[in-house]
Amino acid sequence: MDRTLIICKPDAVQRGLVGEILGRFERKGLTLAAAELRVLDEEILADHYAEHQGKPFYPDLVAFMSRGPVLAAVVGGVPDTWRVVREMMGTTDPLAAAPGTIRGDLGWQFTENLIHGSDSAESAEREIAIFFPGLSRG
Ligand code: IDP
Ligand code: MG
Repeated sequence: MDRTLIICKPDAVQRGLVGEILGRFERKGLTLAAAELRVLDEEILADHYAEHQGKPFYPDLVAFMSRGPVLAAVVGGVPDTWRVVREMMGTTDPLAAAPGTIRGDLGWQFTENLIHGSDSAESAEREIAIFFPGLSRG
C-alpha cells in the first residue's frame, strides 16, 4: 500500500496551517495524488467515521468537522505511506503528542487536532473511495 487519505481539519484551514502541514509531507518525500477543499456534511462524516458512531464524542466530532472547509488529499509514494503519515501526525491528543509531530507542534485541543490520517492500508483504501471515488481501484 503506497497511498493514504489525509484531511487537514477545519481548524487547520481556519488557522492557515494547510501549507505547513502539506509542506511537511512534501519535504518528507511524499507526493500529492489528489486534493480538494470542501465542506463535509453529516452523511459523508457518518461514512468516514462509521467506527465512532454512538460514542460520546461523536456529536462534537461531526459539529467540528462540518463547521468549515477541510482540505482532503491523497498522498503517497513511500512504502506504507499510511504509517509514515500517522507517525508524522502524532498521537490523537495533541497535549500528549510528541514534539516534532504535527499535533505535537501545532495544537493542544483534543477534538481540534488538525489532521486526519487513515489508520491502516485497508482504512486508506476505504477512505480514498469515499473522498475520491475516481481514484479508487475497483
Ligand atoms: P485519530 O484521529 O488519531 O485516528 P480517533 O480515535 O480515530 O483518532 O478519533 C477520531 C477523531 O475524533 C480524533 O482525531 C479527534 O478529533 C476526535 N476524538 C477522538 N477521541 C476523542 C475524545 O475522547 N474526545 C474528543 N474528541 C475525540
Ligand atoms: Mg482514527
